[in-house]
Amino acid sequence: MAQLISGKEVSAQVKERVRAQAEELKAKGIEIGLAVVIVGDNPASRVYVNSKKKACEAVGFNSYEYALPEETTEQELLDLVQVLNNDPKVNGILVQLPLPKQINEEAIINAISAEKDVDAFHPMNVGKIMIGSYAFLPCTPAGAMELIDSTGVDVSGKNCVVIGRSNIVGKPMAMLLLHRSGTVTICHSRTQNLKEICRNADILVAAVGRANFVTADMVKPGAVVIDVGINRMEDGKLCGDVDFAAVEPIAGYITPVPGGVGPMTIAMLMQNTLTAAKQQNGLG
Ligand code: BQF
Repeated sequence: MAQLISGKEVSAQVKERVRAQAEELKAKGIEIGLAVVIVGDNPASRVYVNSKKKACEAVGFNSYEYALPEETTEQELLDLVQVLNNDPKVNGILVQLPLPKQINEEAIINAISAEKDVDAFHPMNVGKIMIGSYAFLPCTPAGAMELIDSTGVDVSGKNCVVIGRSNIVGKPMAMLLLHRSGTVTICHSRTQNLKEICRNADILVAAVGRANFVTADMVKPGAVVIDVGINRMEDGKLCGDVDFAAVEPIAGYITPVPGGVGPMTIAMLMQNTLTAAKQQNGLG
């Protein structure tokens, strides 16, 4: 029987810390602002953007939404990013991904000022993650790491297996675990002996994007299992990458979906926005 890791509880703690610090800054006359840009009307993106605006309100940040039509050109979005880069009320800029196909995501990410890049997707911040001297951690891996820390399990020397090699989750997650002196293996769709490698993991992070991909035979008894998957089923329910019912009796600790890594992603975005505001005000 695994112990459940509650992303709801840990994210509430993170947001409370951020809220208290934002209040202190406000007493010094410093307000914190996050610009949230959404292009088109992807329903999942709309849900995520609404959650981010709600979180801003809860921690006492100003949020500025820019909702652009589906047919927005790359130049129009680049122009908006430039305006936001130069707006002193905006401490953080979040462009909700994915973008419509006529817009090159890389061009947009590159245009965001690295100091306001609270998603940590800009090459400057990605490079800093490699070196280990970072201002912003990418929100999802940072949230997953907070959940690992909440178990009290020390990463140092442990076998850590990350399934998935995306730039947004898999690769930076592996780096964070490596910086904590984990012995890190990254698995992906071409990996041979996936089951055996996963079975060796003391800490297993699933970021595959396939519902119920991680089965009981892939999990070491007592392991910490972190499920980053957000798969929407036909009935509208959210489902993780881990077969929770089968894995829960074997794992030592496990995150649920929903209510695991997802809420942490939002909380870490708030933390990054606070960090950005502090640095832009010479406090960081
Ligand atoms: C929960 C995201 C894929 C592509 C782009 C809480 C979120 C999700 C789940 C959320 C995600 C996923 C976000 C839960 C933000 C995480 O209770 O389990 C919150 O809002 N997320 C995003 O902004 O862009 C994505 C996943």
